[in-house]
Amino acid sequence: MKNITLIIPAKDESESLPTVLKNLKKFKFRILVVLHKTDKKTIKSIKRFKVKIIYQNGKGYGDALIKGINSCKTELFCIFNADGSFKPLEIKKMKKILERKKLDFVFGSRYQNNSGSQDDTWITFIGNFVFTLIGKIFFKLPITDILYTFVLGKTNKAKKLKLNQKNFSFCVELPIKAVENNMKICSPNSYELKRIAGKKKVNEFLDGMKILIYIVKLYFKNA
Ligand SMILES: Nc1nc2c(ncn2[C@@H]2O[C@H](COP(=O)(O)OP(=O)(O)O)[C@@H](O)[C@H]2O)c(=O)[nH]1
Ligand SMILES: [Mg+2]
Repeated sequence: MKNITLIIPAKDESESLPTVLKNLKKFKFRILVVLHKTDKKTIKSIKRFKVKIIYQNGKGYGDALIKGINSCKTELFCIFNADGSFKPLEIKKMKKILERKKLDFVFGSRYQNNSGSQDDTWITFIGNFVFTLIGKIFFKLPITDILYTFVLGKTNKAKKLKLNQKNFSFCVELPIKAVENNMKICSPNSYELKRIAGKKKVNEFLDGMKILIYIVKLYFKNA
């Protein structure tokens, strides 16, 4: 697992991130935590862990991930949440699929056989279903869960995509631009756990609207 860097975006995660990092210890991944300089509480909470902390310049989930990808030096990267909802063991399975099928990215999916979520609400379930369908119809995406963003992929390929979405539109930008650039992707099963503590950062309606506007722009090649 030495060729994988986990990119962990964190915002106000002092209650969850220490447990996440503790659970990751035995896997020996390289870890980059990306957060805002002003998030003193989260920074303090992970002082005892040997992880690299990088500060995002701007604001937003996508801004943190772009910074993380640009700072990543290993062949592979994995976007891994700070809230305890992703299972570290699944990364191994994702890596096997990526290598066996010679893919560029794999996008974990909560909506297939042997998968599921403890963290989904009806609103996020329906929103995700609609966006995944739009992805399939308008961009021919071969994935079944577009917003989850539990992604393992090749770092050099991600850098080539010149990703620029600073907010949660990043979730759709990555798979859409990957497919538009003829990169190979698929979605293996995943099971999402409940967040350990703290609050969800996504605002279903506001962020959903931003994602929708971005998808329309992308479709008409304005983004
Ligand atoms: N650095 C950074 N991390 C963020 C930001 N927004 C969300 N995150 C992190 O991104 C991950 C996913 O956010 P979360 O609220 O759990 O969304 P959900 O998984 O859709 O429920 C968590 O680790 C958050 O702490 C942000 O603006 N900056
Ligand atoms: Mg979450």
